[in-house]
Amino acid sequence: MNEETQRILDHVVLVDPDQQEFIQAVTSFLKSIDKLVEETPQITYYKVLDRIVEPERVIIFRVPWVDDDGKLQINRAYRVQMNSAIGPYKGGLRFHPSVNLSILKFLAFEQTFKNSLTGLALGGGKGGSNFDPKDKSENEIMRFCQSLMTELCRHIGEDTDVPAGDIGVGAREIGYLYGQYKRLMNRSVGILTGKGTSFGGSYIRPEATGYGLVYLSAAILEAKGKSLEGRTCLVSGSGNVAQYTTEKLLQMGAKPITLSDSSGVLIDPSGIDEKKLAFVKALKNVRRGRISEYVQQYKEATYIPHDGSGSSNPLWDVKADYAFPCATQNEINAIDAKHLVANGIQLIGEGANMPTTLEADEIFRQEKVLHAPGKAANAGGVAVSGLEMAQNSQKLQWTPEKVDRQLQSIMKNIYASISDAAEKYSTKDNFVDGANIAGFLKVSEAMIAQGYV
Ligand code: NDP
Ligand code: 2IT
Repeated sequence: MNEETQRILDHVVLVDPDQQEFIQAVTSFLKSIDKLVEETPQITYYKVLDRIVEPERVIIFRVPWVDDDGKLQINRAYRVQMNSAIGPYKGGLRFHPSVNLSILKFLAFEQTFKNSLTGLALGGGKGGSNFDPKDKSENEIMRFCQSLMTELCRHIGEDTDVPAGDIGVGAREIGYLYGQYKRLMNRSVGILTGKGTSFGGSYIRPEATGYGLVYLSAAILEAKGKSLEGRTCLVSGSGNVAQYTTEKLLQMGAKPITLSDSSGVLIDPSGIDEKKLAFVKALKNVRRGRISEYVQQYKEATYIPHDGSGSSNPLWDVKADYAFPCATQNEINAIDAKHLVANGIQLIGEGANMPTTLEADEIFRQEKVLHAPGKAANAGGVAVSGLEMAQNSQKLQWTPEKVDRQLQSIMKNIYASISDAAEKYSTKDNFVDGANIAGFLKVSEAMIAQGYV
């Protein structure tokens, strides 16, 4: 890194030394754009960078609620309003016990460039709470969502900040949050995306992240004369993104053979077909059970308990052609990356945000593994959120076919812009650099034009 870029990183570390995930995301980004900013001294990029690593606004608040036993409970919630240069803050809400300011700042930072890549007028934001939805009753989830929105409602708006789902926040939670907003504000507007289709939600939004990931990966492979047809794929996670990634992989003729959750890893060498996927959807979305139950139903599969501790994840040591991490950040470390490479992996398509450590990134770069980073590869979700906002302001609902066509076209455009930026400012096919650079160019242009705010 050059001196000025290093100065910016040093400052981030100095002011928030404990924010490891945020420091990681900033480091990866600065490494990618280092050469561009050095070679373009006529543009005052460093002044932009000083600002871009600082959220425009962070809101932290308490969420008091009452559990089913009548006991008073308390959680902490946040909204990081990172960057509004190109549009209203936009990004999901995460409910997970690990949620803290570092994680939400890294997510909001990534979101800023991801949203820029979609070509839509969307700024970057992220929020959530350290609330753990596991083992909570339906009523507890509802009361928690209502209490959280009681405070959040004054900070969001269809033209200021539009949250959506992320880990632990799906259609059910968005419904409860939306209902409470309406009661408090007496307004029926698109202040959240991922809503049910009976009250302003867009068709294909539930599918969009996973489908978009596969569309982008297919475009990368096609340019290399490869395809998904008949190829063995690793998918991690078993939530929204993992499910619809698996669904689209199957539609494209690929063979997904793994899934996971925070308790363990599932390997089904015979392939996870449509019927088995339907079982997983019912298990995870309706019964809210554990992925270990799959092996009771399908004896050909193996389950390996794995809670994220230990030096490596057995899922990434299964031989396959392509890998789609769709669970959480840093789920692929250097040891996992070495296992993947040793087993001949050809493509990493990131459904999750920042699923690879900096060391793993470096291994994939050295080994020339095609690596589609989250901010490009999982942008389909927020892209269809942007389309949901457009439909809400028009008071219209588009057909699933129309939304899917637009999603495909957005993912094609993302492929074109990240591969062009890689070729122009970094190395051909370095999509990590390409995504950071292409995302940054648009945001920085808007920030400079608006007076470096
Ligand atoms: P879900 O809550 O639907 O599913 C998350 C899955 O990942 C679950 O299988 C969960 O296991 C597992 N998981 C979560 N946290 C951990 C952890 N700390 N260790 C191990 N496993 C974990 O979330 P999504 O599918 O929506 O999100 C998955 C990833 O995709 C996240 O990185 C998210 O930021 C990203 N993403 C999501 C988008 C969306 O539209 N939803 C858009 C773009 C990116 P368990 O069931 O045990 O909790
Ligand atoms: O990480 C992400 O892009 C999301 N969780 C989706 C954000 C959104 O606003 O749809």
